[in-house]
Amino acid sequence: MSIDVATAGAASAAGARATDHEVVVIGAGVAGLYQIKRLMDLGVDAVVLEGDGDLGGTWYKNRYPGSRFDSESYTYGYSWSRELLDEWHWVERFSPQPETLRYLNFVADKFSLRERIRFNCFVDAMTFDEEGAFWRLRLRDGSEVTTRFVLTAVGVLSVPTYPRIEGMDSFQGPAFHTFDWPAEPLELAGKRVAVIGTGATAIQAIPEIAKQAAQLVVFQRRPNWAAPLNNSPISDEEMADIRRRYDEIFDRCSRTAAGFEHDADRRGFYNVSREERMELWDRLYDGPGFGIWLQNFLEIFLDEQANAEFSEYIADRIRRRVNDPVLAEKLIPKDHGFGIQRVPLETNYFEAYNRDNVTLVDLNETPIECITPTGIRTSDGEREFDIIVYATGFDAFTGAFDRMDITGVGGRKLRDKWADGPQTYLGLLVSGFPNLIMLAGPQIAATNFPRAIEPAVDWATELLQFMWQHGHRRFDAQESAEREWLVDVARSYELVLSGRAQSWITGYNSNLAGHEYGKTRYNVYQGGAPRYLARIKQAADEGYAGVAFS
Ligand code: NA7
Repeated sequence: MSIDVATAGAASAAGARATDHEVVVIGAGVAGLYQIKRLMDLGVDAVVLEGDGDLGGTWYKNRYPGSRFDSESYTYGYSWSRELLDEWHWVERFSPQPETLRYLNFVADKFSLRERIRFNCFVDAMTFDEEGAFWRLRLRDGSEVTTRFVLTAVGVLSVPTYPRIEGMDSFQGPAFHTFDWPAEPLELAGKRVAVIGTGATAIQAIPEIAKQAAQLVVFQRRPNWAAPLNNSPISDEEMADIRRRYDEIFDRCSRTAAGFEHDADRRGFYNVSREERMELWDRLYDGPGFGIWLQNFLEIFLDEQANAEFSEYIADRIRRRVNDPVLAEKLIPKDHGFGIQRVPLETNYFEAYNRDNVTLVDLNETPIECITPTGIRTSDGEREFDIIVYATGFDAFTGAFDRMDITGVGGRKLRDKWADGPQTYLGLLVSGFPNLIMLAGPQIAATNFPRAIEPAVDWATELLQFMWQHGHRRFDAQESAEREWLVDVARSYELVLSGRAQSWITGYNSNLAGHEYGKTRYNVYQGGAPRYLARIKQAADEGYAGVAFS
């Protein structure tokens, strides 16, 4: 279907000034690329504003060694073009960052998406013009763009956070967050490298840095549970088989809680013998990807005793892999169980600590005192480094919104509204911020990311079509609907052990004021992808229940 936006837009905008565009999409990552494709197909006057110099979002930025999917590649890729599915060959089961970036460029070229993307256009501020019912965007270069609708595709982990350590600015060598790993080749051979942080990112990067650097010192505050990725190449035959099964694969992803092929073992933890549990765990530990987490007994997510028994199983696996028993104990989390935080998947992470050139510094025993021009000083003395890598996480979900100055109805700032955590309607709309749809915003389902993004893009596109077809100028989520959704999201945290995780899922970030552990921010809907998808479909089917139009 092609929409005559000149007519539709004019009808909807009766009495209002014409805007530069009908739709502005912010961000040219996985969500933004699909969104612009859908709008181009409809013949809508739409443009993507991308703050970076090229497309790819997460996969443009995260260039650190070892950066790759923890989703099976063929479950992460776009599902909406048969031709694309037939043409693209995923080379590895868990695609490395360079290949993923090639994929996104391939998609952009194949569908001529670049024509509609303006690069180096960071949106600093946006204000809703109530009289005209449109958004006025101010870009970093001072220019202004007006648009009827704004669709944000700004990423969920796209604002890196650095620790606050005295002397950070004084360090004379390269020092950067993993998110800002330099695009130009960085020589690690012969270098003394420090990595601060041991989250999923560090766990991917450490084994790769260890292979290249002369010395690697890892500064760990809290260890993370991690399990083998078990990556492998995808042969031509296997890829042909995957292509044949794509419908089945995506259908399965839409029916599992986390949007993967993996689904929980429902025999019941306590209904099977310990031997049967061990048999499952041995199999999953040697299997690919999140199987170890998501194909496990459901009770692992819900029941502390079951979780503790399984955590001890993983602890034993770690002990078997680390030569020094004292070091092994330091790498085993003692303050939370396996899978309570999103599980980092690794390739030879634990073995990296068996190398002569790798040292672990336990920050609980010897905290960092300061960063000096030549290294890092802990309570145990100073170590010299050539490079410091901060693998210290992100201002998750809301950070990318907070750094834009977003002003809605009545002059209200989004960052004020969200000061204690996000409030949304279905993770898609925000009451008081009309004509704005979040494609990858807070409170969408916690899932294999594209499996929630694609339905969000489809939902957004259909809402816009509804606007045009009905000649509406403005939509806004109702406050009551938003409050009800927040109750649902909060309830989803109560049901699972991860609802109390000390991680970005609950908004914890030790480097950000207001993000202390215990001040839960309901960043994602944890009730499972199928329930989420049914809920957003139901709202649309009911003529956008919870949304006011004018
Ligand atoms: P994470 O998972 O938030 O991990 C950040 C790590 O950095 C974690 O180990 C933190 O320790 C550590 N950290 C943060 N600040 C400090 C300071 N000030 N001092 C020492 N250590 C610190 O981010 P990632 O990038 O690893 O992973 C994010 C997601 O990316 C991941 O889940 C995947 O979905 C992909 P802490 O636990 O706070 O003690």
